[in-house]
Amino acid sequence: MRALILNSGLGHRMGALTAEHPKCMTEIGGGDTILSRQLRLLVAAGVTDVVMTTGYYDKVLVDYCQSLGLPLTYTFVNNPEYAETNYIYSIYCAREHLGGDDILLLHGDLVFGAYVLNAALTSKRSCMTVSSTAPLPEKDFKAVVHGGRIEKVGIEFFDSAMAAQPLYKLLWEDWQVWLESICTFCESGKRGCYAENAFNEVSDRCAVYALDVKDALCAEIDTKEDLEMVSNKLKEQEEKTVYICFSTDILHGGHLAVLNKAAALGRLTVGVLSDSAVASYKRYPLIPFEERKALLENIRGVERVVCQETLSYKGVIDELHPDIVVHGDDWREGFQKPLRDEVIALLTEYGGQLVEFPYSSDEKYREYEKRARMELSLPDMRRGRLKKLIAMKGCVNAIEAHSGITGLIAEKTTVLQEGKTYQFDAMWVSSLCDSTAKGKPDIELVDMTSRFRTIDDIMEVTTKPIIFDGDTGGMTEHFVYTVRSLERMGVSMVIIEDKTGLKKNSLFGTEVKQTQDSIENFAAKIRAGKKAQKTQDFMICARIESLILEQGMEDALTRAFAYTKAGADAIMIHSRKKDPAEIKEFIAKFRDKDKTTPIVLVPTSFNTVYEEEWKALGANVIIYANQLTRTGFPAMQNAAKLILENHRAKECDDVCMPIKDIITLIPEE
Ligand code: SPV
Ligand code: MG
Repeated sequence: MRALILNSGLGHRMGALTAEHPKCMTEIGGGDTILSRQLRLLVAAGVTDVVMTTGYYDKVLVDYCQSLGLPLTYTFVNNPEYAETNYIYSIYCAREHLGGDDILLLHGDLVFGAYVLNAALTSKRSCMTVSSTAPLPEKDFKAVVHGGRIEKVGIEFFDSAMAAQPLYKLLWEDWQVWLESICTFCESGKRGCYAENAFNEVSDRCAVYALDVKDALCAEIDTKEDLEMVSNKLKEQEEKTVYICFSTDILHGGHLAVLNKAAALGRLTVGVLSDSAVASYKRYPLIPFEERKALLENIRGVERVVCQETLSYKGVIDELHPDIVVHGDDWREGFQKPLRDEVIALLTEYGGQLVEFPYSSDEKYREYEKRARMELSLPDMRRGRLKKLIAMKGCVNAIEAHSGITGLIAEKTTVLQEGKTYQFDAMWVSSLCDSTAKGKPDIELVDMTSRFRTIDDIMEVTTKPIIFDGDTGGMTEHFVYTVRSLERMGVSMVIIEDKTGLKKNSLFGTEVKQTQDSIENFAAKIRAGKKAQKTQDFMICARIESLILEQGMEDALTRAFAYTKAGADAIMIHSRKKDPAEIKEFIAKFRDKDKTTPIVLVPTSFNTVYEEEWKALGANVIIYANQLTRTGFPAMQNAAKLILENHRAKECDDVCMPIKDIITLIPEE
């Protein structure tokens, strides 16, 4: 994209204001001239090449452009006959520099808002700015529009016409047609007319569409009255408040470009998503909120930075009432669409405006994000994240994973509800589900080497923290090695239960023979584990089986305090009753004496309580321990039956996930 700015004209209607320099150098307030403002906006919009035709005060203009120090590459082309010809001839003089690329064509005396420039630049088709709300001007350009397309442009048309301004974005295929016509005109001596006369001859082959900018600022300055009107409008515009929200923790050139564009629209407030909001929708932030805030506060054009607590903009919009909200156009589809709809509805209430810029899908930016995700999956980064998430959110949730694919489901499943995104914080590698997946009973039969293999499979394709079901932890002499291995792998927490001998799944309760370990033995195991661990991050959670084995509340509490005293980083209390009463009682009594040690729950049986209530009661980790296994295997059984019953696979197809969905679930590296 190249900009062509026409600056050869005399500007004699401006009187003394243009006595010593071209019209484009006229001051319009805020320290800007018409030209410096145009060029600044072009830079902000990412344009780097400018072809400028000159004439009157040629050298003054060239020196002025250089003095602005903007990151632009200029090609100046002088029209030696500027006094006798019109800009059609200036374009002709510059023709060698105008080939092979889309072009943004504008007159040097045009003042427009950043919004107008953005709309033109992002148009997928060739376009010319028009206004359906402005009155038809007596002497200036009007465009005859049919079916959205510009048929003719000139000062003489009044029927089916709209006020038009000479700001065009032209795709190369359209510009080529118009440029050829300009050349034909000039070579046959027609050099005193408008370039638009040449357009009118070929408009059937040159598909330029009307871009209706309505009341947005887009005006040529021909007289002192025009200048005053535009200067006032600019002042008004500069007072506009603009809001943009940033969720990112990796700031790159693409973000800076958007910030630049947003700042060009008015006084810019940047919202920074809180850590928990980022973690809920994207991934755990690599850089914490305070630092992300400080980073943005130090970027030019950013007036202030505020915290946006939720993905929904409602709180911020209600408080700030920004005139303009800016966002990338990527949220028109997908899970962010409801957020966009909400923003539009809120802005409509008070006449605010949404401005969307094209989302940068630059490969290198995607690469940065990929690298950040990769870092999160490394053992040192992953291990400590559970503790941080508990501290940040108060209460986290985890779902079981027993393979790479269930790990991916735990990692990627996202739900958007009322402007909030929900996803799981962590994964639970359950002994029940790991054993079941291998067709074995949950009796510590699947050995640690095999269990570690499962962890490896999950870790390879995910980034979320892992809580490992360590069963009884085995013999203390073995447990210390398990702790070190898990820690080295990047697991965040191991949960061991205070049972001994042949372990059976707790959900059998007293239906099978199960023996609880002595407090002394189990406390010694915890102490040994804590002593063996190398990092501060790794957590050992003591799981109390007293309620499962009907040993009573007192026994459960005595054990809980003994285990925390032995060094347990968290307590898990389990129950197989449907009624959550005994769990609630335990939490209340434990919290009476211990306000901080995290409490872990596995509400498989007592599943009626919502997470928010558990959090309010004082629980910190909620584990959905086996739901993927309990839904996955019956679905497979059903598919197998359907095939046997029908003697073919067609009937089974209705219950099958489309292959395409499987492919998108599993990313290719
Ligand atoms: C598991 O998921 O393996 C557990 C939880 O240990 S429970 O099955 O409820 O005992
Ligand atoms: Mg288990």
